Amino acid sequence: MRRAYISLGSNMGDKRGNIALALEHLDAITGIHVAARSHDYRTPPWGDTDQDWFINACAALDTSLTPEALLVACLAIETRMGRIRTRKWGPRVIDIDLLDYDGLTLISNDLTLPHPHLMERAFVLIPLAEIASDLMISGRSVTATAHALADPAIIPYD
Ligand code: PH2
Ligand code: MG
Ligand code: MG
Repeated sequence: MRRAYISLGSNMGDKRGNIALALEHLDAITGIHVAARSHDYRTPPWGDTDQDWFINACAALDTSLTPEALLVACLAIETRMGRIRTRKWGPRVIDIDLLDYDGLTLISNDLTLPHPHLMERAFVLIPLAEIASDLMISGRSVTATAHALADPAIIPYD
């Protein structure tokens, strides 16, 4: 089994329901077990700010799938949940991003690991630090970087 970390985001429809459903779909796949999940966080839109606020969360997966197969599984769930890709960074029913796969460094056409922007985004780091406080990404602490990017506009739900 390998340990992978993912982030999830939704800013259309039943946002919290979409995150929960995506995690159910992932856990139902043979070779993927959702070992832990963060709280849901309400987050302001980042990058493309002309869109609704998001719910973001992170999860730890135990998996026997390869990184490529795990990515395919995540994309298939996005499609199954009705994701339609419009503009870059635009609104989405569900986004599932692979953040880290057992500390592996990988650059291919389809997948870069660890996620290249992970350490810049508070909406990823704050939920990730909750479930992976000791995780290091490229020699940097997720917890310390999450604290440095702390944002009062990012609010956890119970
Ligand atoms: N995802 C993006 C762009 N901007 N902003 C927030 N708050 N949360 C996201 O998940 C998000 C975003 C592209 O993946
Ligand atoms: Mg994505
Ligand atoms: Mg994303």
